[in-house]
Order: sequence, then C-alpha cells, then structure tokens
Amino acid sequence: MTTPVWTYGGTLPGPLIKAKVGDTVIIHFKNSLPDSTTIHWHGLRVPNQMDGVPGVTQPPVESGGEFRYEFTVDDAGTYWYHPHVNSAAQVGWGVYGPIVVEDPNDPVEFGDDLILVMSDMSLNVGDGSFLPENAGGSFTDLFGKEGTVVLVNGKIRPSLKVRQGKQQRWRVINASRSRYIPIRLRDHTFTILGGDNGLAERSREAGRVVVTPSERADVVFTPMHEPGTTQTFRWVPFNRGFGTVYRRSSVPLKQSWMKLLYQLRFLNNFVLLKLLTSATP
Ligand SMILES: [Cu+2]
Repeated sequence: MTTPVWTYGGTLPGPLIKAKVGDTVIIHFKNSLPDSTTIHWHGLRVPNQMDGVPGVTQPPVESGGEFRYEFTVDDAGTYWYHPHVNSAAQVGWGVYGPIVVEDPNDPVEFGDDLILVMSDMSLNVGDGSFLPENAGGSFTDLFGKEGTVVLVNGKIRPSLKVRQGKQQRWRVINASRSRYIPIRLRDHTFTILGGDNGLAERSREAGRVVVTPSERADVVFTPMHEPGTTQTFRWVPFNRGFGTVYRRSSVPLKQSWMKLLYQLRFLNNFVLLKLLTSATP
C-alpha cells in the first residue's frame, strides 16, 4: 500500500543539513505544498527573522512562494527543522528533517555515527491512508496524537547492522507530535553526550533515555552481543502523566475480537528497529 506524504525535497525525513560550527547555512526554500508554511529551525539560535514563526517573525510562505533562510550556526549539536504553520498536522504528514552541527573537537574516530529520526504517522492500518485530522476526537485534542505507525528515518521496522565491540553514536531526534520515545537496549547502557542544549559539559551514563517530542539525544554505546544476535528494539508505552493513548484506538471498534486484532497489528507497528550484531571486520 502507498501513502502519499508531504516532504522536504522528496525524502522522508527531509535531507540532512550538515554544517560545522561557524558555518553560514543558506536554504533556498520553495513551497510546493498545497498550503502555506514556514520552516522553523528547532533548537538553533538564529536571527529572529529566520525563526519561521508566521505572522510574528515572517509572513507565511504561500503555496508557490519562496523564502531565503540564512543563518550562522554557533553551537555544535543535533537539531531538526519543521513547519510552523498548522505544525502538528504538517509535521504529521511528513515535513521534518535533521540538522547536525559538527563539533571541531569531536574525536576523528567516534565509531558509527548515525542519525535516527523517530516519528509516527496516523495511518489507517488497513489501506495506508491518513486518518482524518480530527481522528481520536477531543481526547487527542487535549493530550496529543500518537500515530498508529512508528517510523525510524521514514521506515517501518528497518534493520540496523552493528558490529560487536564497535562504538555507535546515535543522534536521536523525536519528530513525532506527542509520542515519548524511551530508548533502552537489553544488556547495554548509554553514555549521554548531550541533547536539547547541544553537547553537555560532561557525559553521563543511563540505562534508559526518554526522548520527548521535539527533543534530541546524543548518545554512544558499544554493542556487546555475540555476532549473529538479533535484538528487536521496540517502542514501549510511556505514561505521559495521564496514561497513554496506547489502546485508545482512533477508529471506533465495536466488537472485541476486532479490537484484539487491531491491537495485535498495532504491536507489530511498534517495532522501531531490528538490531543485528555482526563480528567486527
Ligand atoms: Cu520545533
């Protein structure tokens, strides 16, 4: 099944913007979407006119319109970009992308450096179409929408090959609208290098890292499992303070067997990654 999505530059997520501290970033933006939009550079310190807030820092870029974003990046870290017009809906349709500002002090050999853009989409699991914007009713209006399908770099259940004993650096971006993403790997701990404020002054160890919507986590770990081991890295429900919308289906289901079937499908949709450990060459 096919889901037509909104994108930056034709890919989901949008293209990686990679810069070094002190670089000037120039983006020639053309809006080919059917709706007006802007780009907000989430977490980056940019001049006010470049912040992408419609009606406040710039007029919205109308469908067919253009805008030139230009700013200098001063802080190393992991950031992302997304619209600021009808944000939750537009981000939910696929317009989001990563920005990495490299630190000149980073060690040259940091292991495998990966960007993992986590997201979710509110899709009808039957035919892949988007659920209506008001699906979920007032409950999700109040508490936020958790999509029916989780995505890592725009993919459902991608496989990731890691090498035993070879350090992994993960730049995790939570681009979903409401979903909290707790990250935990059996038998492993993470060293947290930084997050929303760029790189932290000193690192710390954690068994679990919770990445809330819009947040980033910059972590490293060394895969320790035997070569040939496969580990399913699954999203688990997280209590956001009032419970979770997990099990609160956004489509009305009358019969309980239908509900069960729906939930089983749902569980399968919550696999984020499959980690395959291989031997270090
Ligand atoms: Cu933002």
